[in-house]
Amino acid sequence: MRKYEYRGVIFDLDGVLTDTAHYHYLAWKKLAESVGASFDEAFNEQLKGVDRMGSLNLILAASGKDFSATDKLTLADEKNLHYQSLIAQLSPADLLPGAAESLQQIRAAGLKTALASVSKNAQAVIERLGIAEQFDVVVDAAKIKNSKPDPEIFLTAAAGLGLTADECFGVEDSIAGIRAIKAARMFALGIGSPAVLTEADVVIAGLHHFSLQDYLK
Ligand code: B16
Ligand code: MG
Repeated sequence: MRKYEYRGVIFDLDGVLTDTAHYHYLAWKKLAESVGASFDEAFNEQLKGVDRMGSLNLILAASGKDFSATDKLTLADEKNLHYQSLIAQLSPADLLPGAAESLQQIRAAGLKTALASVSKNAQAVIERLGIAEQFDVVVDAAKIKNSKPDPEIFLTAAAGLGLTADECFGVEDSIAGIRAIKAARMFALGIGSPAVLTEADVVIAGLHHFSLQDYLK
């Protein structure tokens, strides 16, 4: 399918390995309603993969009201506390179908694995899911300056693995994340709907459809 043999796979977290994307949605929806901004699944697609303050700014812009910098920090904290309460009970049972098997398949084949999540909660989430040891490198909000769709997070992950962009492919469920992977000049495997992830190279419904052989030929 492509001319490179891959040596590393870089995974997004929310919506790919676990359904925390749904918890982000619930927490943002509650916040949006509290400030009088309309919020639905379509609007939420724009927030996926976007960092906390970036997401908040999009919601507040939709409310048509002005908020001070202090108000914004308070609102971001409120959303995060709500989100953290929703993920408090995460366990390995919350891995999406095929997630654990995909990681095992990739590592058994001798490829390296990295996590690329702009979430400040990413480390806590992978620990609760019991997969923290499955990554050679974890790149989260603390290690990057620019949120997806900037390629920085995927390029930082590849560099952390000691690989070039050509040697890696990225796995993402968000429009911003697919754009980040393509901006990093990597092959982009989308998780979700081809109608939404139009810029991905290939889209599968979930990791239960993942087979490494499809990407190594
Ligand atoms: P936090 P990902 C992203 O994680 C989510 O997709 C996005 O919806 C969320 O706003 C962002 O993390 C920040 O999360 O508020 O926990 O720092 O998709 O890059 O794994
Ligand atoms: Mg995601």
